[in-house]
Amino acid sequence: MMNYPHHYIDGAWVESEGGRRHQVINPATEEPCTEITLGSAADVDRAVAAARRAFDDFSRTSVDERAALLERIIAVYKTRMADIARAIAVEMGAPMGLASAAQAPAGLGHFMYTLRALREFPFEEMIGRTRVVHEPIGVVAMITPWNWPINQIVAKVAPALAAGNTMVLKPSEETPASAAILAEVLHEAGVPKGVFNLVQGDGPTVGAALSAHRDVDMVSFTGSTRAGTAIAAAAAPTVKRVHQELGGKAPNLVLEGAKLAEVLPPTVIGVLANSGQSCIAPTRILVHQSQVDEATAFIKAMMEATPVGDPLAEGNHIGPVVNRTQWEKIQGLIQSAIDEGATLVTGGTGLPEGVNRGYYVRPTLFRDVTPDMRIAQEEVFGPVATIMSYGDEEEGIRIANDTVYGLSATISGDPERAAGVARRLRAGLVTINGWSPDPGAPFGGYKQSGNGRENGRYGLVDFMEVKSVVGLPA
Ligand code: TXE
Repeated sequence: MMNYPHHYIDGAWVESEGGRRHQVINPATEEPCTEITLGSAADVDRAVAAARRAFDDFSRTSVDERAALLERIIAVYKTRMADIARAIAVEMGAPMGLASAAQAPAGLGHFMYTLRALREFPFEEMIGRTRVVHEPIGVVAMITPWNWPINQIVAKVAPALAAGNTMVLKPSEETPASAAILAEVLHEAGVPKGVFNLVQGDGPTVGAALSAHRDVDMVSFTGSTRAGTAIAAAAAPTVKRVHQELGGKAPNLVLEGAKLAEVLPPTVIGVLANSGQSCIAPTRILVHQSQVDEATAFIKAMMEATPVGDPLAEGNHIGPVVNRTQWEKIQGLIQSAIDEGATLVTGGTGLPEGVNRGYYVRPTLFRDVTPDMRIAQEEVFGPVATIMSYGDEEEGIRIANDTVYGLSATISGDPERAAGVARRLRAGLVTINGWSPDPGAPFGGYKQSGNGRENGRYGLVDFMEVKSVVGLPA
């Protein structure tokens, strides 16, 4: 049992004023794995006040001082990678292989790319007779989800620190332990007190209090579109900056004539990895009508060769999904596709064969899916793919763009042909023959997938204000 009964405020682990306890359930065993305290609005006030006090000094540190701080953080983070990976595997069910090769290193990557961006960033420039200066925004609230928990936290913490902001993090109540370990890392690396604060808790209490807080200058959120719009509405009266990384429904547009055996494996992995719980999972597979049978057989074989299994065991399996609510949501969407007339190729509702506990989902493939079906429009967040057919490239592009989301899109096939198609897809990330972003390049959504960008230089820019100073001596 992991036990984190405190918040981290003003450089110290402190008691919660709310005092409510919360147990996280291990999704593989359905037993409690972590106990935390759930914060209150009073805890948020304390954390925001600490961040506000720290801002004066921290906002005036030099780039060199903040670069040195990031270097120390990177060194300490490396010593805790294994602990972070294990916490993620236990709390949200990512297999240890994925947690230690991708989830935990993603946090390290954000610190490293941000450090590089910080060293290269032109904080001042002249435009005409005006000196344009980039400055930190102030107190940043961060509200983060459970699917790539440390990746999503560090994508905010690293640029916020690099820019000279102070911050209050509320991680998902499903994955609090990796966030607490990060707080230990930042403490050990010597982040000045009050600069980074952690308040554990739920969305409607702690998340909502941060969003509405008068003394918070920016809220940076990753999670569902539902929570993201609630946060933006709560933030509106104080006109704070709102940064949102929301859901997705990524298409995988397979170009006509593509060599399926070559192009499908790397992208179907994107459907199955992390049990489909990635906002960029390329689950809407659009195939030319002449290749639907071949693509179906190929993806079916890949899915049937993917077992589910214990996240802590070695091997090439996928883990459970994060919790019972998500398991039930996924079951409902699989059933909706069956009810609306899609053809179930493999998988389906219920637990995988031989499994009698844990929130495991059967890798599931549908064909004969049409764009109006719920399964083609709503984010499933499970190991579920749909095949839709198109007649010509125009139709393929139209279906690819036909959702409210615009986070990411995959194109499978000849890269030269893909280049023209990439320009026409309404998404913040287009990946050719793959599905994952480059950690130094901008990441964020078009349409209802969000506002703002994370990663590298673009991430840094989003955590800064811009000031024009006119009339300085030349
Ligand atoms: O996330 P929530 P849920 C999508 C995915 C998934 C669905 C539901 O489709 O199936 O969301 O996931 C906090 N004010 N994504 O419900 O609720 C909450 O405490 C302030 C996409 O588990 O969005 C947590 O810290 N905060 C996604 C965070 O929001 C609130 C990642 C995320 O939880 C709040 C996760 C409120 N009113 C889910 N309500 C992505 N973009 O990668 C909740 N929270």
